[in-house]
Amino acid sequence: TKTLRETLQDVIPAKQEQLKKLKTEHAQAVVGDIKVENIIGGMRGLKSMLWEASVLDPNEGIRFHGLTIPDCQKVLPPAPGGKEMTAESMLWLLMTGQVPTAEQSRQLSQELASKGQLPAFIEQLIDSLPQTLHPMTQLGIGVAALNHDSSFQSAYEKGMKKSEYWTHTYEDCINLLARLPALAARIYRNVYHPGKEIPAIDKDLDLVGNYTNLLGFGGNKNLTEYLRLYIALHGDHEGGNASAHTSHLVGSTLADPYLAYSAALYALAGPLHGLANQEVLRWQQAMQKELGDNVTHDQIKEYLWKTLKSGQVVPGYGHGVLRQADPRFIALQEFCESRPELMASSTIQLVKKTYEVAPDVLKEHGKTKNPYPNVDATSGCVLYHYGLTEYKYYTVIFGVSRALGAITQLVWSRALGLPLERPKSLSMDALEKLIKSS
Ligand code: AMX
Repeated sequence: TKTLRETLQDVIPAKQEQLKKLKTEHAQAVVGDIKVENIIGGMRGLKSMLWEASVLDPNEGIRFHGLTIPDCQKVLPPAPGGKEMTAESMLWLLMTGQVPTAEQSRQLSQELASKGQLPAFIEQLIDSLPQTLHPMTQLGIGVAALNHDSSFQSAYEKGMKKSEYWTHTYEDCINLLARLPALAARIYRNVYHPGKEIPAIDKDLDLVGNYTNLLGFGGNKNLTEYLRLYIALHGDHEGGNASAHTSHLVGSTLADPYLAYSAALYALAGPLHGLANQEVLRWQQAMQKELGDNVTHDQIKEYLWKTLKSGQVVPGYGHGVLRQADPRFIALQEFCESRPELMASSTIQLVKKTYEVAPDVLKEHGKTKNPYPNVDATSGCVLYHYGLTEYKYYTVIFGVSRALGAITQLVWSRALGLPLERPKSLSMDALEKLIKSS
């Protein structure tokens, strides 16, 4: 059986050839125009970057190398004893476009576990941070500092050839992913449960199995399975979202993968992006507190209007690209529906009821282009139910997950020799001048 690295090595030449052909045969082909609304509107809809692992359709949602989320749930191998696809099998698909065998996925788990231990200085660094520092800030600090051991950086200093960029990038990316559970779990323990001993990494467990263990929820099989699904689902959402794009931009300077991904994490930490899952729970709980149990649809409607009239967004609804209910939301809802313990939760019931009324309210409100839920409308509520109640931590879990897509593209960007990103900007005066002259 081939390893992930060997499989990747096999698929790289065809992709390099594909890019060469695009450059030589189609460099001048026009695929869209740039309107003023794109320039002032955060570049929505502009087709302007390459991203290999996934493509987002506004109505269908995400496809990973052509596979939908239900396809992935069918074909990607679960962990031994589990049902949900693992982070490893999703990474394999993202990186290579191929579905791994259970054995390949297992081997990758073992490799990640064997590389998962944090260097002592990183443990000391994280332990020295104030408990009150937001967990996402801590995660970014830890990831950036891991570049102390960057293979890419040290090879670059020695003058490596361009053809070797991807191999060193790959090595850094795998080490980064392997160390994320220990880093993210240490932050959780320090902030919320200081003083308790953290278990060692178990060489027989998959990445998420270890992560749950290190967090202190080892016996909680339901949470482990939920996190496997959650982390695989959030792994990649094409390239233009703020965190993926940040990783791509910083990586394009040949900053090593640790620096590139640390920058991405700070984009993820914004409330319009990854922080939304903590906001959803906060908002749902405030609603529950105000309205009590057995809430009616009319009461939820009224609460939604109150949120909107106070000038706030409804967290968990809307999306920069999607124009339908997010299939990741649907997959998490199905996970809930299949488990009686979740359906008995008043918070999960409230998510469901909110979904039954919010799209109509948002349509009537008339601002958002997408009145449907995104993945964050439900993700945090399930974590809460399974005992992970510290919602300031939720974006860290998203950060562990999003590494799958970001590192995949970092490897591909170096394998394909993609250039430094440098779009053209204009001042409003320059833009007006251009409009007049055209
Ligand atoms: N509630 C109320 N108003 C909303 C809204 C919502 N959920 N979503 C969008 N709008 C408003 C916008 O604020 C904007 O108003 P403005 O014209 O006064 O500035 C208008 O509708 C048009 O916005 P849009 O084009 O539909 O969305 P966008 O691409 O600018 O932003 C997003 C997308 C996700 C930031 C936005 O929908 C939002 O703020 N949602 C709530 C936060 C959230 O759930 N974020 C998670 C996103 C997924 C993720 O990254 N995890």
